[in-house]
Amino acid sequence: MALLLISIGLLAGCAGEQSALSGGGQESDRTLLLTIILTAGSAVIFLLVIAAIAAAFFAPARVKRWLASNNIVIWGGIAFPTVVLSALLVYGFLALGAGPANSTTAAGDPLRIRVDGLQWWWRVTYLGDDGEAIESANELRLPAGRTVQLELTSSDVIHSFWVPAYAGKVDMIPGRTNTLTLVAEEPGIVRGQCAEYCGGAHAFMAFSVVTMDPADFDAWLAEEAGSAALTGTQGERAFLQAGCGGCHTVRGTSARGSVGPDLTHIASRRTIGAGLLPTDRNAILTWLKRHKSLKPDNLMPAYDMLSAEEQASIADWLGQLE
Ligand code: HEC
Ligand SMILES: [Cu+2]
Repeated sequence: MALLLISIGLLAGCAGEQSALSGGGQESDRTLLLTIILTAGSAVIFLLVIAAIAAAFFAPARVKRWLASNNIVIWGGIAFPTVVLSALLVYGFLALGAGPANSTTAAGDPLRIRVDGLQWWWRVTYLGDDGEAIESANELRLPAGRTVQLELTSSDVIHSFWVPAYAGKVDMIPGRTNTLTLVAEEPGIVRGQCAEYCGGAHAFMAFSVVTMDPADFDAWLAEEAGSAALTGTQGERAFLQAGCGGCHTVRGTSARGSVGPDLTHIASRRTIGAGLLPTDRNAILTWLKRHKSLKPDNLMPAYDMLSAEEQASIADWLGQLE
């Protein structure tokens, strides 16, 4: 009964938005199949070995003699493992080496997206065919069914890009670009997380992956390329006066910093603080007031010197930048 209860708890972890076992990509499907084959195969072999050991103790003499024969050693101990392990090796290489580029469902040129890991957030840049670069942060949007080529880099220390539902981990290494090619099959929302310890706030370095219908994606990207939805407000003035623009860009204003996330369309992203809080005006206000305690070690300075009105007007403004 206790075992049953424990396994229910464990199995519940197999589903959900951050699981390699309920994947939605060709990469993760292959990894899952490989995992199932390895687990089931090793379970069968384990049971056979246990049965042989039990037979060696308890079976009638005739069976024991058969077990002790050379045939068992040659076929069971040498031939079987050699064939099975070689086959698994070849299958493993093929399964993990084959990129979705060879697949039949993925159509068209790959979409290129650069993802840069920073302590402790993600800079996401969509690279258009005609050289334009559309910047966002802490959220990756993908067109369903299209091959996506992610160019993974780091601006400081080693991070690791991991969206279990779609693909395996890939390290993000300063001075290098690692490529991850994947296809997200269906629209949906999953979660990614940095999978390589990268300092203080590593555990708070997550992001959303939103897979969209391709037409919706194109419309979204066109929107994302544009400037801030609202300018000339009191909140914008307070933002600029407080020096936020030294680190943050809001396109359409004079804020041009690149130390922190681009905030041009912050209100249309699912979370702020790299997965910390679901985005809305109040969460932005909470971030302004308490980000040092909510996400210890994060590299944005505290803004205690702002008055409550200044904080509120900044949050009002940013909260409308869809
Ligand atoms: C010295 C650089 C710096 C300054 C100045 C700065 N920030 Fe930040 N800001 C950051 C960094 C770095 C992050 C990312 C923190 C993290 O998630 O680890 C951040 C994150 C944010 C976020 C969350 C964004 C997201 O998408 O997750 C908001 C909102 C924000 N800053 C608003 C402001 C406002 C408003 C000001 C001015 C009052 C300001 N920042 C000033 C560096 C700065
Ligand atoms: Cu990390």
